[in-house]
Amino acid sequence: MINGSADYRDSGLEFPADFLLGSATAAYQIEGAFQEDGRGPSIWDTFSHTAGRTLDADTGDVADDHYHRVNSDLDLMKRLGLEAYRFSIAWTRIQPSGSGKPLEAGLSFYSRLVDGLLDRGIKPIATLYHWDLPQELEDKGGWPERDTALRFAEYASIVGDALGDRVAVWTTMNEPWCAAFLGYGSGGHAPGRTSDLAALRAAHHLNLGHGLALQELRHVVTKPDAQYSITLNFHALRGEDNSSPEAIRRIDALGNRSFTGPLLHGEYPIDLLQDTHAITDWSFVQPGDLETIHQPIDFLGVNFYSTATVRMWDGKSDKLTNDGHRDVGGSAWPGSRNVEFLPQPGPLTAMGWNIAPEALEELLVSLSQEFPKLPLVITENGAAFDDVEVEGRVHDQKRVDYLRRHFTAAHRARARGVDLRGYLVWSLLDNFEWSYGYSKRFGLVRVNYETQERTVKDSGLWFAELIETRRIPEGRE
Ligand code: IFM
Repeated sequence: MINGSADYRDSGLEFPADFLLGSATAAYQIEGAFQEDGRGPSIWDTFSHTAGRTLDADTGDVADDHYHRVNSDLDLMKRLGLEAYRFSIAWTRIQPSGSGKPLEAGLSFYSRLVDGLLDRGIKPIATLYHWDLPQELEDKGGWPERDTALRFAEYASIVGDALGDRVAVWTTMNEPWCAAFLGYGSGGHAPGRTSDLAALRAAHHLNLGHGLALQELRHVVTKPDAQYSITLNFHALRGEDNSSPEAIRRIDALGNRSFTGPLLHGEYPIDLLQDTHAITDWSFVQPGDLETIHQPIDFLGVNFYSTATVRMWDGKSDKLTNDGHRDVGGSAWPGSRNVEFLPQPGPLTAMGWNIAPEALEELLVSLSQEFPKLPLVITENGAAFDDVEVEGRVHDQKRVDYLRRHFTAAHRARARGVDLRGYLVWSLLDNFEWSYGYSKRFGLVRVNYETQERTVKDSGLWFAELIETRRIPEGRE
């Protein structure tokens, strides 16, 4: 067993041939073509078109124009040697209003994408929901309403039926915490609502949607070795003083266990119900829901970026709210608004997120201790930096260092016995970073938003070398 000793080499470490290496994107962040081929409006179209919601009023109308450039983007993936590509499907390209007959053009776009991946030997990992709810469903109440989970299951069945002979991995939801608590609690994400109750109801109906969608997928998918999963973003928490254990417990309940509890243990944590009892009695959880949500999955998708340091607010000084997301007035922490988020020590990425690879190792080890039989895949990890392109090159040494240190952490976790099966870097391309618009660049590949030209950054070359050699390379000069 390898522990944290100083002689643990941090480069040249090898990953076995069956450890999946790839990259990820999401539909609204890259596709553009927002009104093409019958696509309906999603909550992110509405949100980004509303004044003041995104930096510089940026929208996903054009984004990386991936919808029109899918073939050359596929070639780019091949050039980097990706073994897997995780993409999301825009619900509104399939069902513009969120229910009813599917659009052939939408299904055909994703069918061509999947075929293009398979032709190039790249494993397709499809996410059904990466935050772009059809606006018409939001107008009927959105995720706080149970019916949205039923509509989501119908959509899952349509997509599973169309692509289920070829897609290798199905992920129901990406980061339901963000969809519920930023979308309906803090208001920093679409649809921009700020209601404690709506956020908690949304969390449950996203969990329910996952369970119902899984049932549908298992029914219609014909690829015999298809795998099923969900991706969560974990809050890796640190303490500061003797009030921190209570603050950590509260944020862990809302940020992590409100999903792992029902999904993997079949129940909501008692302390979560107690912390939120002044907001709701949780009677929207109906008999049978927890059985529906608690179904076997083949692996858990883990998204990791940074840590947060928390303590209870003393009620006297100004409250610190640096929880890693744009502060827009509402709270992402219903029932626990009296927790303070402290500024993180550097080094920081361009998002202001601290760089803490050791926390990734800790997280993976603790998840594998809590769920010993459940394989894990890092479905997102990466960093935004203020890249500069000079004469066709992007020397993004900071991103290379970030990735090298996080891959090392993943390697260490495996050496400590964690059943970690793969690692997908966020993101393949620079893209629309939600309320931050195009101001933050996460890509292995730079996108010039004027010309749509793609330039592989040094981090992309570094990652290509990792995939080819299966060893973590030194940084590049
Ligand atoms: O860009 C996002 C992605 O859509 C979801 N996970 C975090 C990324 C970086 O913020």
